[in-house]
Amino acid sequence: MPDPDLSAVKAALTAQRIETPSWGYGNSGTRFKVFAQPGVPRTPEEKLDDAARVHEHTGVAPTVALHIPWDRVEDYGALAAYAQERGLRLGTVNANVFQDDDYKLGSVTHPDASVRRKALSHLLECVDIMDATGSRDLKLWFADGTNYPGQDDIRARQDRLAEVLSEVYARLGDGQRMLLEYKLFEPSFYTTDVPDWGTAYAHCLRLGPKAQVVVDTGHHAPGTNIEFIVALLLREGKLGGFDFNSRFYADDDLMAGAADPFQLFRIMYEVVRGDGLSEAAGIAFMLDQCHNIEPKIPAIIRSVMNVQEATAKALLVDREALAEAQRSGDVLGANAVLMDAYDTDVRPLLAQVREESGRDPDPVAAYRRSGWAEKITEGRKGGQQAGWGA
Ligand code: PSV
Ligand code: MN
Ligand code: MN
Repeated sequence: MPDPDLSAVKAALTAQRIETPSWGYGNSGTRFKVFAQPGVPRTPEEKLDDAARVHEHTGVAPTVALHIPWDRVEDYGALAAYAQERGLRLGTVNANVFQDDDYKLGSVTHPDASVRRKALSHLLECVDIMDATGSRDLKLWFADGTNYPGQDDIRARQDRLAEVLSEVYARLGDGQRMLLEYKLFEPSFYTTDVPDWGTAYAHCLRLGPKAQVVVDTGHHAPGTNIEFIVALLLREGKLGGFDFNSRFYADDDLMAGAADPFQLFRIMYEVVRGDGLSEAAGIAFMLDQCHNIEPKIPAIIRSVMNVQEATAKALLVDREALAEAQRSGDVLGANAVLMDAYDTDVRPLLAQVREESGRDPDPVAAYRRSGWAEKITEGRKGGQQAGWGA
């Protein structure tokens, strides 16, 4: 493998930004049991305190995604100031129209207009919050769907969805965006109203340039070629962001890159190939994960590092050699170029990048040495559940 331009690779890795989710710091579990952990945040402010540790040790995680109402506070401007004092910014605002009894038959697609209005008013409130926090993105995931054939009219539900989305879209200010997330199934089992990238794309296309698709890596059927979806959305200018996590079976929300680091590399290669790392592309690289049994802060640090490693490998692909092999129909040669990059141990490179920006080369070890885990275990009693099942 020829020597790549390491200074460009290092510059891209230094500039990379990965957003962490407020709910990743709280207690969460399965529907069987939530195993509470000591030292878990009790307030949105304490979640920010923990996120500041992740940023301190990695240097690439300066923004934190909020989830409303889990992170409801009186004064969002004050919360933004609190974040700023800790070297952070408030990031994407995640709406929640799935935890209210009224939403049993859906939220924005509910057959009853009064329920749809209630959901709409929550989404509009989320845009008000974005105004106060200075957040760019509103992330929309809808649990809406049906469990039985005939339960509701599939097409009418699309009409209702389109209507609510267009009202929210009209409310977005300059520089604000709406990221529409899709998910194959769950909690609905027969139909889901936004089940795939095509549905999300069709709605976003009609809405306009401020509406973009978000790819949650855990929301696909096994075997789905996610990097193809990424390449296509990027090419169409409709990739708004990622929710990175890993899955083995369903929407497992495990650490990014834990189940299939090769898939994460293939995704990041398409991002690099489509110039998606550039600031102009505006792609939000977010984590969407929960930590049921593992300690949360080190797990989030690990996830950030896994995304960094996949990115480093993607940046190391010898694009010229690859293009040449592709042009000449050298199937094995082309595959070998990609695998050479994937098989490179990039940990020393990332350690160097961290050291050059004045950080410890090993973020997990630095966190362990920092004493933060002991401090929060001692100082915080009765930590908050992340939200699910609360
Ligand atoms: C539910 O599936 C979910 O995991 C979605 O991926 C959202 O992004 C997240 O919850 C937060 O609402
Ligand atoms: Mn998600
Ligand atoms: Mn999910």
